[in-house]
Amino acid sequence: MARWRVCLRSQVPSLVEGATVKGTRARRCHTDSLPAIRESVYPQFPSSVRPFKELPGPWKNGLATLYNFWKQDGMKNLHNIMVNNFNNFGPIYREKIGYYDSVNIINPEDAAILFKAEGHYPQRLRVEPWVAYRDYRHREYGVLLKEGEDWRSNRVVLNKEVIAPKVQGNFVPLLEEVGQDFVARVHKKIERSGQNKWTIDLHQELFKYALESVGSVLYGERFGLLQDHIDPEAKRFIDSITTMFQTTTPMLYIPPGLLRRLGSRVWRDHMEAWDIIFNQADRCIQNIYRQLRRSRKEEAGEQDKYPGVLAQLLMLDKLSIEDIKASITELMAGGVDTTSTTLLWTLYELSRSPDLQEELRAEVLSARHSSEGDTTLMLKRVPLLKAAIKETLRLHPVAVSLQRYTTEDIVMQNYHIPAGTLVQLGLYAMGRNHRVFPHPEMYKPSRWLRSETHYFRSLGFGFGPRQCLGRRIAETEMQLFLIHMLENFRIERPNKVKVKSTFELILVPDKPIVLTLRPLSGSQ
Ligand code: HC9
Repeated sequence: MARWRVCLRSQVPSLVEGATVKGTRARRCHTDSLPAIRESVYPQFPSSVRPFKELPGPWKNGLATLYNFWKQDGMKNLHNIMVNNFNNFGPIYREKIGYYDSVNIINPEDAAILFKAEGHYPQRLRVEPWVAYRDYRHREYGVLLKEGEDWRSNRVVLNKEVIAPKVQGNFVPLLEEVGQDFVARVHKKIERSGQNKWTIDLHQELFKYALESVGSVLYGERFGLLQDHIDPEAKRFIDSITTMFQTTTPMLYIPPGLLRRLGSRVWRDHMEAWDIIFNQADRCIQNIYRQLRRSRKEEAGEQDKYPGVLAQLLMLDKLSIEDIKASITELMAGGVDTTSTTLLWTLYELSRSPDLQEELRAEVLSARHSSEGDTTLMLKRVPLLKAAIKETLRLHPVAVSLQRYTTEDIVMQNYHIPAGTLVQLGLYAMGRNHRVFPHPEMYKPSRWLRSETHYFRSLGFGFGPRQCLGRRIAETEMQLFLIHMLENFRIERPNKVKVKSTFELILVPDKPIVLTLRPLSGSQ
C-alpha cells in the first residue's frame, strides 16, 4: 500500500485548464489577464508592442490541442508539428498542449533575447516522469533536475571537473584507447567476413562505444564492452536507457502521478527502466568508492594517472555522496543514446558524400602528422571535423527544442512576453529553416567555417550555465571516434534509403541505418 502514497514533489499540474499548481510551478503560471496588468505597471515598452494575448497559435484550448496533437501522431512527430506551426503562424506562436503553455520561437535573434532573460538560475522544462521516479524511490536529484541554489552550487563544482576546457586533456588518453579498441573490433569483423568489408546497422555497436567511453571517463576503468563477449548486464543497461526515453514521451502530456495510480504499463516500464539504470550505476560507484578508500589508506591518494570524474569528485569532497551519485548516474544515462545517435547520423551523412569524406580524411591525416603523437594538440587542428559534428547536430539535433522560463519581461517579434513564461526555441525547426541557414537541406560542414554569422545558431548542446554538462565528454568522444574511423575505413552506403527523424523524447533515426565499412589499406 505504501507504494501508492503520493509524493509531494511529484505533483504535476492537472489537465484542467486554469488550474493552479503547487510548489515552484505556481509562480510561473500566469493567467491571460496578468500580462495586461503588467503592461500598465511596467510602461517600459513602447505602445506599438503588441500584447501577449494577441500572440497567434493554438493556446486557447489546451485539451483540444492535445487531441489534435494525438491525431497527428504527435508522440512521434513533435519536430514536424513544430515545423508546421512555424509555417502556419510565423516565427512566434503560443501553444497549449494539455497543461503545457508555451511560446515558441525560431529565430536566433529571439534565442539571444531569451537566453539573456534566463536569470541566475536558468530553468528548462521539467521532465515530470524523471522527477516522479526520484521522488517515488527517494533518490536525490542530479544537477539535471535540480533547481535554484542547490542546482547552482552543484553545477559550479561539476563544471570544473567535467566541462572546463582544461579537463579535455584528462579525457583524451582514456577515450583514445576506447577509439582504438573500436577500430580493432571493426577490422576483426571485416577480416572474419572474408569479403574485405562489413555491412551493418551500427547502432548497437555505437551504443557500446558510447557507454564504454562515458564509463571510462567517469570511473577511470573499462567495462570491456568492445570485446566479443558482452556482459548481459551491460546490454540490459543500454536497453533500459532506450526504454526510459521511449516511455517518457507519453508521460510528458499525461501526469505520471495519474498513470501511476491507474497502474498503467508505461509507468511501470518507466520505473523498471530507471531502476536498472540506477542499480547499475550504484554498483559502478560503490566499486570505485571502495577502491578509493582502500588506496587512500595505503598511499594517501598519490596517483599520477587520471582516476576518472567520480574519484576526482569524491576526493574533492565538496559535494555529498548522494549528490555525486545522482549526477554521475545522470551523466552515465545521458551519455549513451545521445552521442551514439549523433555519430550514426554523421556516418550516414559521410556515406552520402564521398568528397567531403576525403576532405575530412585529409584534414585528419595532416593533423595527425603535424601533432606528433600529441592527441590533445591534434584535436585543435581539425576544424572541419568539428564543424561536421555541428552540422550533424543542426540537421539532426538530439533535442527538438531548448526551453527557458523567462525571469523578466521581454519583447520578441514585437510581442510582449511577460516574466515567468515558458519559451521554447524550436531547435530542429531552426536548423532546417532557409532564412537561418541557406540551403538547409545540404550537409555542408564548411558553412560553420566561413565568416557568416553564427550568432546563436550552434545550439546543439544548449546554451550558457544550463547547457549540457556532458558536452566536453561528448565532443571529445565523438571527435576521436570520427578521427579513428576516417583514418581506417571508407564509409559507404549499400542502399539509398532516405532516413528521417522520429521523436522518442530525443530525436532518433526512423529506420535502421545500414552502412558498409571498407579498410582504407587493403593489407590490414
Ligand atoms: C523533449 O517537449 C521534448 O542527456 C520536450 C522538451 C524537452 C525537455 C528536456 C529535454 C528533452 C526535450 C530532450 C532530451 C533532453 C532533455 C533535457 C536533457 C535530455 C535534451 C527537448 C538529454 C538527452 C540528457 C538526458 C539525461 C538523462 C537521461 C539523465
